[in-house]
Amino acid sequence: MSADIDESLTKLFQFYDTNGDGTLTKSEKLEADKRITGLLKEAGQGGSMRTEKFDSMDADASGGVSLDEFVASWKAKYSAYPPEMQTRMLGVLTEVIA
Ligand SMILES: [Ca+2]
Repeated sequence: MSADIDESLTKLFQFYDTNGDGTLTKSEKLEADKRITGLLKEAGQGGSMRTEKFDSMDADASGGVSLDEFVASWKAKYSAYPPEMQTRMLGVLTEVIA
């Protein structure tokens, strides 16, 4: 996993963490998925943002998702993809949320 991917995931997490408290709530997660899907559409990228279900991301069932949990769930979901593809996907995402 390259540093680029970690950096992009951190940016993505910050976008999700609307109130900046370092934890994603379920509603922040759902809202951000929706906002990103809209931004992707505007950018002509189509598709939709598909993160894991909140409960699977919240590994310790604390009711909030930390950066570590967010990164871990992303990596678990996309580890089957080649690194170039992960980098490309995250590039598109960080572009639309910038
Ligand atoms: Ca938050």
